[in-house]
Amino acid sequence: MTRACRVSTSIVLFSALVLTTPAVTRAQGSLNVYCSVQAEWCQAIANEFQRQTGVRVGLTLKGSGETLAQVTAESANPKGDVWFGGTGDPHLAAAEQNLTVAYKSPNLDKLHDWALQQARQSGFKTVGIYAGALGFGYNPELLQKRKLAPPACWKDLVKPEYRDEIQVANPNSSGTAYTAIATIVQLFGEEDAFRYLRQLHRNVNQYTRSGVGPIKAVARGETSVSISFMHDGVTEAVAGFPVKIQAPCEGTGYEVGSLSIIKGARNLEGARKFVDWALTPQAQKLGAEAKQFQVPSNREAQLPPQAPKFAEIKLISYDFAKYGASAERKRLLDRWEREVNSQPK
Ligand code: S7P
Repeated sequence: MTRACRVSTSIVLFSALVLTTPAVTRAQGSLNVYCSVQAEWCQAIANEFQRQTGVRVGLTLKGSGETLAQVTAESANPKGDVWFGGTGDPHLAAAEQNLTVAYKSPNLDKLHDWALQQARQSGFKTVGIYAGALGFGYNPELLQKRKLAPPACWKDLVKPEYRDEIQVANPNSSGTAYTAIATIVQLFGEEDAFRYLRQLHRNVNQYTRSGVGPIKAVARGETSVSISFMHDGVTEAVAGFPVKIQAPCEGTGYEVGSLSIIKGARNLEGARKFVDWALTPQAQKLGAEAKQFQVPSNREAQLPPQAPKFAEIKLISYDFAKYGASAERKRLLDRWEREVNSQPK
């Protein structure tokens, strides 16, 4: 299902929920949630929060970069109340630009340190709700047909035999792809990283709008390899598609998927209630129930057994303060546009 399709599906579901919700619960008001995880999880949180509180939830589904652009564009007349999920960097950029507001949930002390660190770093304008490591997804059947070995390292992806075999998202719209660029810069140093990205460009058959697009293309056999969050590869494998995941041998970056209250929220009280609820183990288990396998931020939430194990992945010490800063984000995106995306293959 395309994202546009999912949005219209969710609008239909939203209308159905509104129409079937009894008048007494309808009195609790409504909440507009901008949601940057996969549609199944967005719908699950909307349904459950509405069921428990009577607050009607309207969903807008968009990736992280696109949501940041929307919140920025609407800043004079905000339409969203909360922004649920998506990579942490754009949430930090939103906090720095005063597009989101501080809130100290009473549930903060239940969180892993990496999630709290995200809150402290932003002056409590955002908070971590999950974490996920970046890696590769590949289709072993397709690779075998093409007589290609599965990639094990970042350096493998620029080999000539992978010409047109790789998909990654466009970092302007996708937080996943921005995490990939920031990771490669931190691993190799900026000059070598851009040399690498130019080489990779020759092997990329498409820069998709959304971060999960490439792994879904791997699952459908449309591309052999993707740069993706590893948990998104697990989702496809669990659904029965021929997908395997790989943590890059040189090391890799990760995201702290985040949650923020939008400045000017029309339902500030409902937004705070939503944040408190989203940080509980009960709310966080909805992710795994929707077949999403990130690491939940509440220490008491169960780690889905299928989730990629952080202890087994060589993680870099991702500099969220630096790569979440608006100026750095813009500078890297402009450089990528100029030196990579606009170049012929
Ligand atoms: O829900 C899966 C996931 O990978 O999608 C989020 C992502 O930022 C949204 O997609 P974009 O790359 O298009 O922004 C991740 O936060 C999340 O883990």
